[in-house]
Amino acid sequence: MKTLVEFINDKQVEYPGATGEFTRLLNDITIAAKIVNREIRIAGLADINGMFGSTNIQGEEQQKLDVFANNHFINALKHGGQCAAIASEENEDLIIFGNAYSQKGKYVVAMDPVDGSSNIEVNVPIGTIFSIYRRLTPEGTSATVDDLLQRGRRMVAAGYVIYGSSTILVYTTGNGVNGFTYDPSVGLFFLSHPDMRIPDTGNIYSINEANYIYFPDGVKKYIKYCQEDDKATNRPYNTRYIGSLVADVHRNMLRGGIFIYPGNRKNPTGKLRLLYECAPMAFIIEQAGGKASNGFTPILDIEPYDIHQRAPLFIGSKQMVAKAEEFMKEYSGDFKDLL
Ligand code: AHM
Ligand code: MG
Repeated sequence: MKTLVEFINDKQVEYPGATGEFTRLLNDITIAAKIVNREIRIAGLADINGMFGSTNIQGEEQQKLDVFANNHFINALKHGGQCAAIASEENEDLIIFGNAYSQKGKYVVAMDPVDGSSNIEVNVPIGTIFSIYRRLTPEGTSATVDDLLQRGRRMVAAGYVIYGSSTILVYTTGNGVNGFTYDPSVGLFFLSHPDMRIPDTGNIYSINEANYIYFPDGVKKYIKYCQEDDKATNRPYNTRYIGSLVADVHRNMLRGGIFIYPGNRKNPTGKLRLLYECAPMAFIIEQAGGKASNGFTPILDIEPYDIHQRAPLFIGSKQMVAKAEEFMKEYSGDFKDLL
């Protein structure tokens, strides 16, 4: 079986001009993922569960694991030398690497080191999300926030790690999506899900329906559509909501389905962060043949203005997202102007 490292190296050979820097960057990310995986696997035993005692930029309480994972990813990228700056969910400001070596790095990274971290203590899958951009400022100078404020379409690579019943790393460099399962007995990721494709349609919808009364009418009507009886389209669909974006999207990727995290009138952009949650997942899903939008505009076409900005997310099987967009357009067209 092919290992992740072999797979990444083979890909590099396909690009004659490749210098190996991107390959090293990806390898650094996977090493940090392995370390985080080790801590997650012993979370109940080691003193890693629970609150760290501080809040992050979003005003959310940081879990110990959030802080641990964040530090590991930052250190791996810093010492690797290929990454000039990181935007992380856990850090208010952009992390700019000051040393001369890292300033030469031609890439910048946006990441959510542990997504769904409130699920840690109850043994529910959590994830890591990352995306890589080529920096805009010249190598050898200090990176700036503009290097991160790039449209998703310009992403060079994106991936997620799901720490579930097994640990799987899924990534794309814009040429299809591949998944690798971690074998802890040898400490390696092996190619287990080559060329992943999300079914064009499915029968799962994932949404936190407890917020129903706040949803835009388009979303309310779409939910009712999902619940109607119609044999031809396999409705009523099933509801599946884990509350970990990576786990919900990963399941829908394999089975077919839609995940929605909408906004509401008071908070039109919803909860999820564009740069390090929505955009990387959108790139992966599009590369797998699916679709991702804010209800109107493809996520990858949104021009970011802040590293922590939020966006509504409609993501999953192509036909299902297109249908939800139809409902948004018909019943909640005014939301477009609020975004
Ligand atoms: P986090 O980054 O603080 O962990 O929050 C993101 C998570 C996503 O994984 C998940 O899809 C969403 O929050 C669930 O939110 P809610 O509890 O409002 O349904
Ligand atoms: Mg998150």
